[in-house]
Amino acid sequence: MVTCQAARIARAPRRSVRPGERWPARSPFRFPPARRPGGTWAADLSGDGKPDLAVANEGSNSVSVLLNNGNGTFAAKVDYPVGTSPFSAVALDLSGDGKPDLAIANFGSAAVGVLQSNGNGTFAAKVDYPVGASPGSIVTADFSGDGKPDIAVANFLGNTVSVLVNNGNGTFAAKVDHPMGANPDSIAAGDLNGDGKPDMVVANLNSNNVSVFLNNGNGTFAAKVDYATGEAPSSIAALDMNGDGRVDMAVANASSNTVSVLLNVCLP
Ligand SMILES: [Ca+2]
Ligand SMILES: [Ca+2]
Ligand SMILES: [Ca+2]
Ligand SMILES: [Ca+2]
Repeated sequence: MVTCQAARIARAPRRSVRPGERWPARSPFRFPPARRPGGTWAADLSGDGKPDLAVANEGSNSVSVLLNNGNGTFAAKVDYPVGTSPFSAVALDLSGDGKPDLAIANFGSAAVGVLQSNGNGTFAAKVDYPVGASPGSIVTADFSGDGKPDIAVANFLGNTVSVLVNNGNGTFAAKVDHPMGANPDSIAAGDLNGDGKPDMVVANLNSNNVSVFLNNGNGTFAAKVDYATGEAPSSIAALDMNGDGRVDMAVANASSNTVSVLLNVCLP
């Protein structure tokens, strides 16, 4: 098996406490912001070649679809009911018909809602798939290797990641949970060990680290490996930042106001 390591190479200096200055009191438990990027997704939902919008409405338990008129203006929104407090929306073809479907992480109802495209920018009613407690961040990738996108969500209060494997038609098998650090707040996918299979990286807000999950190649994952970050890592991206062909990680740290960059030194 290929083993991987990561080296943290860049980080802004921590703010130091000056004489006579009080260190700001910090809550022992941090919640994610009420409104967050990731709740809006742009994709061609209607099939006319123009990008449309899907917006998760955290306050009204719906997703709004705004179809592009073709000139950058949008038709009136059409709302579709979803679960409670939808935080994140993803649009891509889950069913294999070439039309983007919607997957929504419902923070308040511990479910991922999937709305299959009717092919014309309208959507069928949601089908809910239970996941762990308080899914906030969602990512899609073909973890199982069958060519169909699967779903993973970071469960903020469940301290787990739930993986939903696509049955091949846009319906999903029951969740498989993986233990995480404290309050996983952001998840991303990328092939970290270069075997062609997407792996997962997760930012654990209240344990000040990120977890790397290597894909066994069939949608099951090896035990997580943790790497320290700054304080309160709340957003993570997986991409090759130094151009060596290996996927690296960048993490935004909400409390230390820093970004941690972890370069991939996976062998070989
Ligand atoms: Ca579809
Ligand atoms: Ca798959
Ligand atoms: Ca991999
Ligand atoms: Ca790299």
